[in-house]
Amino acid sequence: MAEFLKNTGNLWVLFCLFIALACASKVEARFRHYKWDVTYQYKSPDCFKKLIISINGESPGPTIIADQGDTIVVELKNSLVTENLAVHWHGIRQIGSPWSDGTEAVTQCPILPGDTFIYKFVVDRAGTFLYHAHYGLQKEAGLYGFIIVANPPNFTEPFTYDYDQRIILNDWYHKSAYEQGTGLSSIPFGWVGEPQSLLINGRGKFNCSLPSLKTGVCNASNPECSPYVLAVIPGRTYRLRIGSLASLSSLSFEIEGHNLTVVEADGHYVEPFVVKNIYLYSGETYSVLLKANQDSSRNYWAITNVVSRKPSTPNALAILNYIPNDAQTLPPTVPPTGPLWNDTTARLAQSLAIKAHGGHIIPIPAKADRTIVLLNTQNKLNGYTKWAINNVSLTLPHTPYLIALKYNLKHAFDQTIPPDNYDSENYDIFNVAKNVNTTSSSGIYRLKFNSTVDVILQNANTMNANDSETHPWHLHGHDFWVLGFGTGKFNVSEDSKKFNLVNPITKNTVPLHNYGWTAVRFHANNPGVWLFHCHVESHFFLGMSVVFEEGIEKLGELPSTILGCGETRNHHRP
Ligand SMILES: *[C@@H]1O[C@H](CO)[C@@H](O)[C@H](O)[C@H]1NC(C)=O
Ligand SMILES: *[C@@H]1O[C@H](CO)[C@@H](O)[C@H](O)[C@H]1NC(C)=O
Ligand SMILES: *[C@@H]1O[C@H](CO)[C@@H](O)[C@H](O)[C@H]1NC(C)=O
Ligand SMILES: *[C@@H]1O[C@H](CO)[C@@H](O)[C@H](O)[C@H]1NC(C)=O
Ligand SMILES: *[C@@H]1O[C@H](CO)[C@@H](O)[C@H](O)[C@H]1NC(C)=O
Ligand SMILES: *[C@@H]1O[C@H](CO)[C@@H](O)[C@H](O)[C@H]1NC(C)=O
Ligand SMILES: *[C@@H]1O[C@H](CO)[C@@H](O)[C@H](O)[C@H]1NC(C)=O
Ligand SMILES: *[C@@H]1O[C@H](CO)[C@@H](O)[C@H](O)[C@H]1NC(C)=O
Ligand SMILES: *[C@@H]1O[C@H](CO)[C@@H](O)[C@H](O)[C@H]1NC(C)=O
Ligand SMILES: *[C@@H]1O[C@H](CO)[C@@H](O)[C@H](O)[C@H]1NC(C)=O
Ligand SMILES: [Cu+2]
Repeated sequence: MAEFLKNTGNLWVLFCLFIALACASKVEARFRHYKWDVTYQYKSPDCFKKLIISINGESPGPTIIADQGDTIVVELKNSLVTENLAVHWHGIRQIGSPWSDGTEAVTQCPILPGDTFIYKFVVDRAGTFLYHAHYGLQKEAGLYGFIIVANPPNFTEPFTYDYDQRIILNDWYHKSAYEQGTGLSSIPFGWVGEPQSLLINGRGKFNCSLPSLKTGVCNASNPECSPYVLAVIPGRTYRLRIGSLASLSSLSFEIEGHNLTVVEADGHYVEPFVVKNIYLYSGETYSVLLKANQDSSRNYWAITNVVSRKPSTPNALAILNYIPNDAQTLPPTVPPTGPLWNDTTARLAQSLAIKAHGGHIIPIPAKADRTIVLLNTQNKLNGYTKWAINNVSLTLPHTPYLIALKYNLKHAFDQTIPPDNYDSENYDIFNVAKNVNTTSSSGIYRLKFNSTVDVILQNANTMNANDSETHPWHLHGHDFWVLGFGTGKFNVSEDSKKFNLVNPITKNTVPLHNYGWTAVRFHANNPGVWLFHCHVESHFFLGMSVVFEEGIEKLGELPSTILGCGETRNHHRP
């Protein structure tokens, strides 16, 4: 044996060298397997103990870390004994795998208790993305996390840093998703109200001294709710990947005494600009650069606060800890309070400041083949409170659209196509509508495959006088170019002249500011059925969504694992 090895040794060396060269010259796309068990747990993220939904016992869930081009395989076991489940991979376009988008009623049947569903998709672009539950109001129950996709090794990013850190923001309710869902779908209407806490990396601080609290339910010294500590080495630069998965709140994030340089938005490079605070709307991600260049003899506060709605939720605090100071030592200062909640001008200005990085502009089609204007309104329907788009409040069908369209099940959803516009001449966006009643439908928009589509989101007054809310709109299956933002009613002839066709940022989530408009453009080139919806959990639940279909005929056989409900309840393809 030894003799054999000796004689063939040179050959082995050559062979190994050959393998090494082959590997070095070609970066192999890899499969990354995850086994997730989704369970209920008692946790105290803001010191208040409640039932939450966890992945392998954790909330926020584990971060998926991959390289561009990798295939992610998540074997998801639904161990919630009394609840369905679906998980959406937010910002991943699911090219060639529309059935893995994780949107219950759109791309799959719910995953039943005890069942295991396998999500399999390619992360085709580097960047900062998210995942979260997408069934009922489940997103707010604690199932959420990051997906971080790295560039190929030979790729140079347009900025440099020493360390990569993650900050996920959320708002937090003490009521269960069921109680909230029941309130929202009742007469009289039971609004979810303002969240009890904000969380930074799953940690917040509810006031455990409130006399109304039962004993044993809230413990301010529970280590689960000790503030998150971001430890930094003096002089180094940190890339903070920040994402928001708030259910309701628009947020601002800042670090006391430090500016932040914005460099990435929803996985696309931004022409860098410096801010004191960054606004995040639910579903958005940003990378900012933080230079640890201040007086290093002390710690600093990091805070997040509610904007756009009059806050009654305390700010969440975290600690920026300069090494080697003690990590637990609270900063000697009063925490900053964050920007004024009602400074709409500052928020609009920051939205307008986000442009594609000069070296990373994705060329935009010069014009659209179709323009869809979507009026956002709060409404009533038979006494129930709803949100509607062009006077249609979306009701999700029992048979998922993807299945119904592929197998031509015409009874599975309303075949009426919703309108491309609203009566903009006569609709007063600044006042409560004269008739607040809406219609409801499960009808969808059919887009010509490979066409270019503009969507103008138009905000309006709610059912309360002098009130218009911020709506973060998220598109599944695509990134869109952000053409512009404005105040008041969109004027086709005037405002389309102001579209940024030079260096628009591409994103998957964008805010619609109060009493304003937001214009986006996308290329309908990803065969599938895709939600476009307000990322406020309760607004989506109340119908604030549309559905786009494109190129369904290009899809092959659907995986049988997405069947099992509605007209496919026997798990057979029709
Ligand atoms: C990086 O490597 C990949 C695969 O070898 C190649 O396709 C790509 O063109 C390279 N990119 C750059 C910027 O060199
Ligand atoms: C917590 O509640 C107690 C009792 O109402 C009150 O005295 C205290 O000021 C509150 N603490 C904070 C930080 O709001
Ligand atoms: C609160 O939590 C701390 C830390 O875990 C523990 O030592 C203490 O006993 C708890 N207090 C109560 C009332 O449960
Ligand atoms: C942050 O930026 C502002 C405005 O550009 C500037 O005035 C301030 O000095 C900067 N602060 C730090 C700590 O760099
Ligand atoms: C913003 O709200 C504060 C109170 O929260 C109020 O004092 C102020 O007048 C408001 N500013 C504007 C511009 O409405
Ligand atoms: C709106 O709906 C309510 C309840 O369904 C009805 O009573 C009312 O007449 C409707 N209003 C208008 C203007 O149609
Ligand atoms: C919306 O639909 C309802 C019910 O058909 C109708 O009463 C109302 O006038 C419509 N509103 C608008 C703005 O078209
Ligand atoms: C899709 O559209 C692009 C331009 O928008 C065009 O270059 C391409 O040829 C089209 N592909 C198909 C299959 O029509
Ligand atoms: C709404 O704002 C207008 C001025 O813009 C004011 O005249 C009116 O009183 C306000 N109404 C309410 C209910 O606050
Ligand atoms: C749009 O702006 C033009 C030019 O200011 C004006 O003439 C037109 O009436 C406006 N259209 C609407 C619908 O407001
Ligand atoms: Cu909304």
